[in-house]
Amino acid sequence: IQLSNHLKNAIRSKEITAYFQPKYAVYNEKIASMEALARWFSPSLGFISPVEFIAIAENTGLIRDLELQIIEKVLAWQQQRQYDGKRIVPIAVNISPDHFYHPQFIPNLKHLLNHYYADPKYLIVEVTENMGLFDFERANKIINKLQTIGIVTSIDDFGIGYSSLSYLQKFSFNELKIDRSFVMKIEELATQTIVKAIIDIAHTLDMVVIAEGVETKEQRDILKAIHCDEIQGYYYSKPLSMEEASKLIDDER
Ligand code: G
Ligand code: G
Ligand code: NA
Ligand code: MN
Repeated sequence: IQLSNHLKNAIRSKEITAYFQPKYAVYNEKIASMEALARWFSPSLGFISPVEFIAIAENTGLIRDLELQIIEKVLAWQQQRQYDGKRIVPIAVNISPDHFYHPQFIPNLKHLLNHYYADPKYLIVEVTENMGLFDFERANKIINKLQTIGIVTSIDDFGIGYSSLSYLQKFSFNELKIDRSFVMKIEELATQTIVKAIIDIAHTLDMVVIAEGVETKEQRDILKAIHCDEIQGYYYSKPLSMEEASKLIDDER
């Protein structure tokens, strides 16, 4: 049978899990939030790369159910931590454009937040900017609705594709994530200059700036020097299982 059918069954039987990768605040090197990343360990097929199954989910209309399950896992995990008297950190979920623009997205989110008695300020919605596809007015309506609920919004993979600095002021995202492709060459002066400009403009627009894919101390030090706010990447931690993520938070200080 086709992989898309396997995926459909996997979603139905709640086989998709979430791993959490921490984002560290630069100023105190403590966990600021985490990003939930979908993982599929199929009993019959083994580990399937998210790059592969996310693309299938997007092309077959399964992405909404998949992402709603991730959100539900995140909220249930946070609720359990709350009951246990443990520290709650905001968790970011990745939302595909089709899901982001779907009329049921906001109602479903509200329902889940209510169901899990969740404080919306602990949920971050990350959208990848395929800016070429973006309709600013339509996107801003949703961003504003999310922010009215109290949910934090984040623009992912900034700097690649069609994005440009002039797009930034048209949106009202709370956070901006600088794409890993910049971080990889952050030791080059030209890249530093560009990234510094992105950070400075983002700050004038009151956005929190996060660098993704940071793997070395050198990269972190440069990003710190140009006033990046948060760091995500293997330098601090790879994506962790929920149990590992809990332990990491509990062990902090
Ligand atoms: O975790 P990893 O780097 O392997 O993820 C590969 C890609 O899959 C990344 O681009 C990541 O953003 C994406 N991804 C992981 N989980 C989700 C999800 O729940 N929804 C969407 N749309 N993308 C996801
Ligand atoms: O598209 P998005 O930015 O959501 O994708 C994040 C992806 O980057 C995840 O698949 C995650 O596993 C991966 N990732 C996270 N940190 C690092 C890193 O330091 N180096 C590399 N190469 N990949 C990373
Ligand atoms: Na992301
Ligand atoms: Mn990204």
